[in-house]
Amino acid sequence: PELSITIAGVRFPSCFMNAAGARCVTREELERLGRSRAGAIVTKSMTVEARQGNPEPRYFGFPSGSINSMGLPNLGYLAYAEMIPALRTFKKPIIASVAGLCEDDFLVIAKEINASRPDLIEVNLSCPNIPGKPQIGYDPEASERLLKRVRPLITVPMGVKLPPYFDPVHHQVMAEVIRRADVDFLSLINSVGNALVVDPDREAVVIKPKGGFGGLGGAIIKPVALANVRAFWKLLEGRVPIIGTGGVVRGIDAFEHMLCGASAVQIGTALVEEGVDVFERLERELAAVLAQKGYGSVDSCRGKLREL
Ligand code: RRO
Repeated sequence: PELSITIAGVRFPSCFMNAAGARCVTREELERLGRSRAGAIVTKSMTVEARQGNPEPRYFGFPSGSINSMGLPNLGYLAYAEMIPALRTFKKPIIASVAGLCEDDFLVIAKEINASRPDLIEVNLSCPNIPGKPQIGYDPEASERLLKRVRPLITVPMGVKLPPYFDPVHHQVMAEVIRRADVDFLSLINSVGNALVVDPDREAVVIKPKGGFGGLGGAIIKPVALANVRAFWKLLEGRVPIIGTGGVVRGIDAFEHMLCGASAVQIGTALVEEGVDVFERLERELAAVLAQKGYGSVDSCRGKLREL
């Protein structure tokens, strides 16, 4: 079966790519993604200045998922802007993930990184781990204001990474914001913010920042991710391509995302736990699922979820 897909006119040789944040901070990591079977190279969310991030331990993997409070460790946008020309040699799309500690930072970074011509830009409205900063994505007015200012600065396809929402009214309000903002694709979802994992043996938290609170990822969040993919797919009538993120550990998980409406999927926790060989395994497993079900391509199963 055909596992390549197209989003906003950009062809991806595989529908599997890394999630922003997962093994994509340094040049070495980005080049490793380039050499791997990943269908794209997604950068760590970048800020104006380079950041060390929060104190360690700041990521913890457990059997059903992960929790992190990385605190946006990254090389700063100038380093990524300089790296993009070399990353092009891998002949797969480059997605620059843009963050910011305030609204104006997003504008500076978007303008400059756009000039270095990544294939797409993903605007991260959903970093849950900066102490004292709310997620922009949980404030629809702030989201709309930011997207209205950033949109004209971006000439490549612009996507938005959103946090999970847990109420249909929030899906409706944010879908309207996305519709009005001329967004080319959505990445859904960021980690389930401000969860707490407890180690009962040590009677302790498992990560150091924020008293142990952090964003949940991995298998445990798949139903939340699927709900968000499905809700935005329906509200936007399939007109805005969606990259599904959350709980893709096996090929069948990617198939579920695609039934809900995803065009492609991103891999966070499973990539951190398994390394870049995860991409080859996922391709093999999804190909087997599609073949067994008689689908010739990822395109042919998109959005086909049956309701009862
Ligand atoms: O760096 C992080 O702590 C982080 C970010 Br920017 C994000 O968007 N999502 C996440 O789970 N961690």
